Amino acid sequence: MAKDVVEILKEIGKVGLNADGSYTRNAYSKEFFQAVDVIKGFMQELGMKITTDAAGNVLGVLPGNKPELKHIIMGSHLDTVEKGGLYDGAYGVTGALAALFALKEKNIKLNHTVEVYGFNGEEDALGGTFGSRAVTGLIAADNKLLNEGIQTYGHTVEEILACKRDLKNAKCYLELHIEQGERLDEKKINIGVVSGIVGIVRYKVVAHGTSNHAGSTQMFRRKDALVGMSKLIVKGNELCKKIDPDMVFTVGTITCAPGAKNVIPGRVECCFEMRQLEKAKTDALIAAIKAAAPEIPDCDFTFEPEMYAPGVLCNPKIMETLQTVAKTNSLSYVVMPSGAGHDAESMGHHIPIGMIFVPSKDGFSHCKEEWTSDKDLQNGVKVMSGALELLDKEA
Ligand code: HGY
Ligand code: MN
Ligand code: MN
Repeated sequence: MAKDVVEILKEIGKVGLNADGSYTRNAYSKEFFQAVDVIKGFMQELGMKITTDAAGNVLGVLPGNKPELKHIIMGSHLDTVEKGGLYDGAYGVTGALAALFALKEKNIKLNHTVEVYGFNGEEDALGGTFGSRAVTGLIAADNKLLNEGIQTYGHTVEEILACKRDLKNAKCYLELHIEQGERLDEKKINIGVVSGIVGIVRYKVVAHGTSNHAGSTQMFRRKDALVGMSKLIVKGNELCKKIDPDMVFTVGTITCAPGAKNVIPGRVECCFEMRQLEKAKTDALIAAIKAAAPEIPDCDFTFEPEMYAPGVLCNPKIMETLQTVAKTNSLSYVVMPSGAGHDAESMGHHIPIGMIFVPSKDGFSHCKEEWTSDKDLQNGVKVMSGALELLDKEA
């Protein structure tokens, strides 16, 4: 009996589960490596050759009949955001393995060697998509976040840079993922065939004001950094909508110093994040925000680029294959971009990629409400295994 994706996910669901039903598996955490062990068990059952690397990734390789052919790579991430959901990332890894179990059940042995990655650090740690960027050589030796942060995880920069692999033997990369938005669920569409993954730009923005006594400093004398930062955030929100309705702008982190209830904040630090397929749009937004900053009287601002993950387009031929398989399985589908970042973006800078989305109930993700029906999970695996069979007919 083939291992169903729901069954494999249940095993992952025992790892990193919080009392409120959310999941926390931070990069390099105990829970993360427990999830790696669960995945290794299923990879063993498939007869895969299993390796791990200093970036925390796990890789299973299933040799094909024709070892001279390029490899088909699948995967996603096993880490989660703090108090995230069961499906983000884990569905892509478990779904890839379930697709291989389904082929095994039908006694189908592919000609192409197939690889499955369980990546580490796709969420925010070390700049995001950390494990897949390490494998694809997209982390520069002088990367600030890497140099400042990797020692915390007991590794060296050299060890991470050594995770880079040769992709000359790779045919393509496919990733199964929940949509993390409401479009498929709202329109009752079974499958999203992803056209591209947005670029992600992050800036460290600091508001510099003057700390002072909250009681004795008159309002007109204040240089309140939190008031100033608040005005800049609202301005950024308005500018984003004005420049492009498909662009998104988020300020998800804020630190306020000195952080006392009776002291006017003198320094406030935030991460300004913007996403769009076209870099020109995010460039226009940060330029407009910087131009607006001097008009805010409360404080001065500094802007420091923190991260840039360029957007990538999915391979049109693979997209066609995915649409063909959806049709053969009488599954409705729509071609759509991904507003979320994915490990496929790292791979997409080097080899052809394809992504399959399945619906997220009410669009929730990165929270305990994240949920996808068993049927939708299984539909995605059906498309993935069908695509493997079609791609296997190619060189
Ligand atoms: O932030 C993202 O888009 C991804 O979920 N890490
Ligand atoms: Mn995520
Ligand atoms: Mn994800």
